[in-house]
Amino acid sequence: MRLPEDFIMGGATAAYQAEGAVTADGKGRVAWDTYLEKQGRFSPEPASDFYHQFPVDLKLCQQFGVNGIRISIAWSRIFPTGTGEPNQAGVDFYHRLFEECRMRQVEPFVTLHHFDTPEELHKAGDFLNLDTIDAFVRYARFCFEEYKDQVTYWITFNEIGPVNFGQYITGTFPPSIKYDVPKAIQSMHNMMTAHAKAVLAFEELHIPGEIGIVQALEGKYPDRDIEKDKEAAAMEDVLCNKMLLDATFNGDYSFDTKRRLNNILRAYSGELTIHSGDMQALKEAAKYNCFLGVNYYQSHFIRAYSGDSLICHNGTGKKGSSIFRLKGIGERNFENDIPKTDWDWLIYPEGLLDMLRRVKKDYPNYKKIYITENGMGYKDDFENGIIMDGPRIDYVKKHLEAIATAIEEGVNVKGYFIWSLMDVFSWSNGYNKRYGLFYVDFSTQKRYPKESAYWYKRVSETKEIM
Ligand code: BGP
Repeated sequence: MRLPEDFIMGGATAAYQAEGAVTADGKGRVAWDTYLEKQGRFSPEPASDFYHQFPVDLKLCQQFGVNGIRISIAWSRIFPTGTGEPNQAGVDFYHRLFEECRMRQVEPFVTLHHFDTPEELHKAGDFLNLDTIDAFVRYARFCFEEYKDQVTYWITFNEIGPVNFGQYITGTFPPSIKYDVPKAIQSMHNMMTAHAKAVLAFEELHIPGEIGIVQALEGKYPDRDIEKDKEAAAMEDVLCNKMLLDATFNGDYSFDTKRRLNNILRAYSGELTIHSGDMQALKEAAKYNCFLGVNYYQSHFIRAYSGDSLICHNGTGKKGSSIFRLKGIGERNFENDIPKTDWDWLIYPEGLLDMLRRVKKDYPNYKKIYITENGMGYKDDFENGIIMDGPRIDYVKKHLEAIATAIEEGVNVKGYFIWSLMDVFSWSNGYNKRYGLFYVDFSTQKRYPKESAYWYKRVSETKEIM
């Protein structure tokens, strides 16, 4: 199977997981700094030291056929407290980084928010506080103007679903609140509104280039062929996928989405507040999305469930330790015969194909798609610098095949960014869950190409999925 000649073969990173240097050059704090300090399990310092190593990483990109890179700007490097005056040293860092991308002919896809709201805004309620929406739009406007000559592809948010699940449902992200589904729904809506307002600012400023959003899409399938499981799967789908896709492409929530959201909210005696102007901004912005970024890792098989919520997060790679039961919604079945990673993520490339078909069918105004993250967390063995990561190659190959099939069927997919370019730390799992094409020895910061890097290079050069 082949990929189109102009298909981008990229690598993805995120500021907080890669840069390190969390106090360098006037960077402000983010909630994660405090959270990880308290947790004491692992530190965001030095991560992959991308703040200093980016010339090395971009050289590797060029050598290994990686011609696109997802980078996120750390909001708190630009505005240390989220608002106020810009911090010139932080601003200059990204100018240097984008210049290096240009020199190495690696196209940057730049995300404005990848899970790292500045701590002051986070403490004041993060995106549950409407002031954060305004602050985000001011920050976005600043970046558009400042970097418009160096950046073509802009992404407002990374994964509005998972960030709010982590913050308010699974409790694995600060502020570690568990099972508060209404808070998650409210914050998702507010972040979608912030996205819409940033898109409208991009239009108003006539920024050359393209703007889009990255959503994490996960297939939600009924575990058994019975009505109760079908409804449970549909409910989880609304919460994780449909609500966000409706808001992105229709600028509105469909009748079905509203009905199921209301059912979920009722189970928690909660409600969603829609502020004046929200729906107008969503509606207006829906026509200006230039692309959708799809992050796809896994799908779930859902059973009906009527008890209280209980979630056990497998954050150590102890296979079989995950539990996910959500009151008023359903329960994920982890005991089927679908292959899984050590962190219990179901390896199900069919789910990606189904999702791509669905976007084309249900949201025909989608324009184009980039797969902005996909990859396999794996405990790589470092054998004297030789890292044989066959299972990762197999994982990526199967997902690229699903993408090639979707393209054959007429879905407009223009590129793929493996998560991750080099090893970075994982938010709720630490440093032993590696994803990179390049192994990072975190004590020396030396990079070692894994077997997958050599394979990726061949695919990128030939466009043949071998
Ligand atoms: C996505 C995030 C990434 C990355 C990835 C892998 O949700 O956008 O930042 O972390 O998932 O997830 P994890 O690190 O939990 O294995």
